Amino acid sequence: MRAPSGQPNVAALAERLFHAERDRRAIPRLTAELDDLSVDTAYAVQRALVGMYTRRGERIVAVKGGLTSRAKQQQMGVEEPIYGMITDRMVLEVGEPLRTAELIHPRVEPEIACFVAADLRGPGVTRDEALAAIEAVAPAIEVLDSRYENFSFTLADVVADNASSARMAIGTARVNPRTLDLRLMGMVFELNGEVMETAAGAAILGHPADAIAWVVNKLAEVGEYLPAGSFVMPGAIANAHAVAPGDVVRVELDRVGSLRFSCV
Ligand code: OOG
Ligand code: MG
Repeated sequence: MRAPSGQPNVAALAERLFHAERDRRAIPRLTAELDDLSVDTAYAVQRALVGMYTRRGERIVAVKGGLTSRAKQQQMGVEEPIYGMITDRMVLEVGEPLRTAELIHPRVEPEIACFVAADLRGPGVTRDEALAAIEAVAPAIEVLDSRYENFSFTLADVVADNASSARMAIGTARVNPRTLDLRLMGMVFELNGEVMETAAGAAILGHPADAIAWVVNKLAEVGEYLPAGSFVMPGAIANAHAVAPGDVVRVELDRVGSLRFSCV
């Protein structure tokens, strides 16, 4: 979909993704038609899409990094990190089940929610500066739902699709990251009581705080930042797994705590 100028029509592409989500129907990836869709234009589509969410009353509560671990990059065939926005609509209440019928082809993945105590603004934010701005970490599980057929996309496609963001759950534990070594933090991810994935914090760009710094420095390119009171997810620490009604998902972070929810 192009404007008369020949440039991609950002608003129309955002609407396509918005409707795919609303109608729970996967669409062909945007680059099937627009093979020259740039990553910058894709972020403009993402902003337009998130703008449609906020205009209907949603509030941005978090920024997430994505494809920050080798595991995820290899699983999705995209070798570069991305970011996306989480709104209040996407966050499950404590104990709330995941209603899979609301989604197209949901997948779950283990995450670390990091609560931001002081505005974190790039460019040039370092690992230590990112860490200093985080007041607490919590176990989290992200639910992805690509709006594209077969959960298949290029870098530009997934950026436009708000990094496949759909739902997320956050555990009640809150632990000061300065009492932990986030790089060595162990993680166990279970589906129906079976261990599906194990990893350590170093899986995410070498250190979760490096991934947060990446997100903040990338946001600075468009004049945005992580405000105090928000939270950030550095990206899945291991592969994502498809879920169906009846499944129970659980993540456990060493010295932090655990979180589980069931799928209906
Ligand atoms: C893209 C989103 C990736 C992560 O943590 O790596 C992501 C996808 O895999 O569909 O959220
Ligand atoms: Mg994720």
